Amino acid sequence: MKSCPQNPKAQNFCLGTSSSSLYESATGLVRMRLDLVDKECAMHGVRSPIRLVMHGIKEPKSIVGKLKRIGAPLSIESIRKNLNDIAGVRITCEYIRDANDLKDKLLSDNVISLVLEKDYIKLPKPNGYRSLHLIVKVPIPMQDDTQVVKCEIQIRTTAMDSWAGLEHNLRYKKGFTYDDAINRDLKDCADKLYQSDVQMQDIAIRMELFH
Ligand code: 0O2
Repeated sequence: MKSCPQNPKAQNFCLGTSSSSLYESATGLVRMRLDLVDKECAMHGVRSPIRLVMHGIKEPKSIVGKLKRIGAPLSIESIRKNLNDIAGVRITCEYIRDANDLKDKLLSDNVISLVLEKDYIKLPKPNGYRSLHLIVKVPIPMQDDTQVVKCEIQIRTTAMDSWAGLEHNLRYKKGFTYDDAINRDLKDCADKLYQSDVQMQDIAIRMELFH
């Protein structure tokens, strides 16, 4: 999740000022909503499900790669039509059950609406990737009308996020492809971290952290 860099190869697929402002507004609005969740929790004296928030606009190389992967044309029009995750917000939380709790809180005022949910925590990817993905619609009030922009929200624990960050960097390491043994070991690491998440959550339940 990074802003469009000054890369000549990427220029054709930079989104143009008005599109990228819209996507930036969408991530801004989601962040504002998250801020409110935090404040509401503080007001009620309860623990917030939010630990850290990151946001960004998908990198041009990632946009091109994804369009090619799904066989869609490389154009601005096609980006708008085919990609749901140009605007992205990633939230880390402390415990596994915080992910769904946060989802409910985010959607509770019906401003941000759910388009699609992929629960890779309940059903991890074969490589061990775990995260709750929500594609949401965010209304952006403009001078004359309201534009609706899609945004991808990824919610996961700190442990899941740490695995995903390392795995992402390894995957893009130049001149190396995963073999079966590496795939197995990566999944093993993800599963061990998940066991630890479950155990930590169990401790928190015994200590009556959740009400
Ligand atoms: P990048 O570089 O992060 O932008 P859809 O988005 O629904 O059309 P897709 O792409 O299959 O279809 O969605 P999916 O599987 O929900 O994944 C979307 C994003 O989740 C990815 O974006 C990654 O950020 C993250 N992700 C998914 N699987 C993995 C994984 O195995 N490892 C890691 N580290 N991250 C993963 P991009 O566009 O693939 O990449």
